[in-house]
Amino acid sequence: MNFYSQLIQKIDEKKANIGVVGMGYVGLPLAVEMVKSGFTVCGIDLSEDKINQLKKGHSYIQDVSHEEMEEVISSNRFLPTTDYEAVKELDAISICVPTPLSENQDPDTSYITGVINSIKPHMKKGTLITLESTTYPGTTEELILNEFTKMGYEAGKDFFLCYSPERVDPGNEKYNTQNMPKVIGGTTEKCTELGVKLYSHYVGNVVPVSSPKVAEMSKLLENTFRSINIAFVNEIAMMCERMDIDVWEVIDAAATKPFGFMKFQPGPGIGGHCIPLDPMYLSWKAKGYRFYSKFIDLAQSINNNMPDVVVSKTSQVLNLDGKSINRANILILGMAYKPNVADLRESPGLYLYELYKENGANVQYLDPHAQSFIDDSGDVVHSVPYIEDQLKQYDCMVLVTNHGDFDYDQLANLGVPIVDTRNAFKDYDQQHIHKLGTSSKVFDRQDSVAL
Ligand code: SAJ
Repeated sequence: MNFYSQLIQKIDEKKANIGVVGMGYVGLPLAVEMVKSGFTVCGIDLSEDKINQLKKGHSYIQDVSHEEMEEVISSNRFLPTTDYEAVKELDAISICVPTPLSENQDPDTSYITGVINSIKPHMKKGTLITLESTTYPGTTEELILNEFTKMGYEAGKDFFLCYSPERVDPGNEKYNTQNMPKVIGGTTEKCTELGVKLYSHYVGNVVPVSSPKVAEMSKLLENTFRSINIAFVNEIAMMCERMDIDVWEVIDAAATKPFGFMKFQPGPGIGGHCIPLDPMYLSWKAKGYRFYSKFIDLAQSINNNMPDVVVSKTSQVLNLDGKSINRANILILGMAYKPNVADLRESPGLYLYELYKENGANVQYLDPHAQSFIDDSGDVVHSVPYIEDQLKQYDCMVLVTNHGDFDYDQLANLGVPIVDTRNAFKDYDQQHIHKLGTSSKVFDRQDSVAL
């Protein structure tokens, strides 16, 4: 019996031993779903701490509850380990490791390469490898297929290779690993068939495509689409500032169109582990084909300039009271990259913090979720406590992340000037509240202090 038929049979009988490399916000939920569907799963990670926590049934991932972890551990079918020796027992391996950007904004695929180098000495023939990390078209062939071909393996015969982009949205109550449609593309038809058969056990809707490149490109299209549309609505916001039109009212009006329009909202910039990075993977790879994506680079420059736009607006707002940013007491409300999470990765609030400091402000921040961060000078910066009387001392508060647990009523009624970058104060039509995308010039205000 050939490796393909053997693996088909093992998957059908749920006797295939599966490995997931990378026990993060993608890999751990995936491993949990695999165990729940009846497979024996080896969770591999370099972090001793993560593995020790998993062995004790502790979850450090928001979307995996302690109860789920305990259920998985007590099944005796989840084996967390740091030891790649475990690979030799595996029939299928899903790779879910980070794909960050390097210092000069180029793709950093060193985590993928590191995993492949660790797998190669132990992997048995007939194994199915599926890469899930978001990456540029061609990665699966260049960094994985070529490595095993050099060892004399033939894809679709001696081993099987797929790409299936992760679509995990941490904290999303509606979509999870099990019900999120999953695109998968194999190097050969047999590879795709095996990938579809295996993933169909723990993902409700598996979408086969003709190659890893199509699957790689589809993920980058999804997130580049977001980056470009966010940049476009940020540009509309700046246009509305200039034209003295309320951009938020404009967007709400446009969003009444039931087709042909998708609502995006202006903001202080883009953060997170996906949107700031994924488009750069695509534009970088395209340049290798002498294709220069104007949309991607323009979107990146507009979005990355939004913190500077917010600083300029803050300056206008302080100016209304005859003040400047220099020596002003400024409080950033919300530092995380999106509401109700503690995740600070690429958060625009972090850039804003540094810009205010550079402009001489005494800047602090308040975030009930993100308790502290390390600033550019290496100092630990802690969130200030939520003490109403102390909030009155600020010359300006800048709402960067509209966490659900802020008391907007109380904040609005402090009377402290507010720069609102998220329309979080949409229900408060007070002169001291200045929304991004509306005018804050002196001549537009009735109450400005005429010096
Ligand atoms: N943002 C705006 N305006 C918008 C939407 C987002 O300024 O209209 C900002 C956010 O404040 C944030 C950044 O962009 O700083 C990214 O926001 P996001 O809503 O895209 O959230 P992410 O980074 O968690 O993106 C993830 C992605 N999921 C995956 O890559 C698997 C993305 O594809 C999802 O569409 C997104 O979650 C989602 O919709 O929640």
